[in-house]
Amino acid sequence: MTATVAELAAMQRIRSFEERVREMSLAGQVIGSVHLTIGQEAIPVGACAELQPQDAVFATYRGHGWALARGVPLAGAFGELLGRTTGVNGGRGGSPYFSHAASGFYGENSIVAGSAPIAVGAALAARYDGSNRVAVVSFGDGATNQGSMHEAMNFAAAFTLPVVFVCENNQYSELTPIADMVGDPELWHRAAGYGMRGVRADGNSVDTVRDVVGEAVRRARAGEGPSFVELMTERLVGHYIGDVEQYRPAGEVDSAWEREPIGRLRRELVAAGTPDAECAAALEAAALEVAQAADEALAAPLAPTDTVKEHLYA
Ligand SMILES: Cc1ncc(C[n+]2csc(CCOP(=O)(O)OP(=O)(O)O)c2C)c(N)n1
Ligand SMILES: [Mg+2]
Repeated sequence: MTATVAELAAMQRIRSFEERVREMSLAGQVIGSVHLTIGQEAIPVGACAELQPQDAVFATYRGHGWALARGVPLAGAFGELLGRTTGVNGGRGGSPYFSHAASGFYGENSIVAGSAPIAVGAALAARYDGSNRVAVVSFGDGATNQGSMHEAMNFAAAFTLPVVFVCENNQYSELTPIADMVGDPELWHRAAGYGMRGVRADGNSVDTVRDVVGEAVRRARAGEGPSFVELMTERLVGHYIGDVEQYRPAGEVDSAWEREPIGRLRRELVAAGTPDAECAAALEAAALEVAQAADEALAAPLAPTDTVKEHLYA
């Protein structure tokens, strides 16, 4: 194992951010729907570990973790959710539409599978602009059944483009188990049909995610084309805030908490010789950093409504 206390802290920043966002949403401070990534933090942290500044990351509405892992400032992320002028998009995007090009984070997207063709476009552009950019796109298991996903994967394979398709398989598409929606629930098998490398791995191990996505990124950058990486994980909270989760079998969420990535990495680090006090201090520091960023965002002014038509094309 090569995972570090810094990776533990990076996951905790996302967890603490999401917990605070849930509180803000329940308190009515966030306009619009919010989809939390609690339980899936190892995926963005591991996947972003080996990226370079010129690389382009795309995510879904469940994308706060990707934004933070890519380096989007915490206070700017909170500000965006809260509709503040200090938000990374001036408070205009909100929870499902963060973007921050300066961090190489080209955006969330609330259209299921909507980011995939855009990521393929960023990879195609890399062929012409000499940037040596790799595009990484996150999407869910349910998104794999969208037509645009098929078109994006086919195009990327046909043109040997530098794209890494990261499927976060949390085993549910909204309220429906993926196994009820497909003939073959091993989604990575589909890669072969596109002539693309496919792999399935443990998405709750930051070590594993870093290795498998890192390998796909290296291959993409070396001109070996796209990969489809299916990462198995579990969502520890509802699909949306307020989801009562009656569709989940009794005990499923409780047992998933025993496998969640932060506690797991802490146990692994301690077993490998890191003092537990060092882990505890890193977790505490991450939570404090998040709390301070939230306070900073809450003190900023709301975006003025009379500027709502700015930045529109027509
Ligand atoms: C094109 C489109 N169809 C339907 C929806 C409604 N919708 C929002 S989230 C979601 C489920 C997607 O599941 P999955 O891809 O597994 O991602 P997860 O939410 O589990 O992260 C659906 C169907 C949408 N936003 N966009
Ligand atoms: Mg899903």
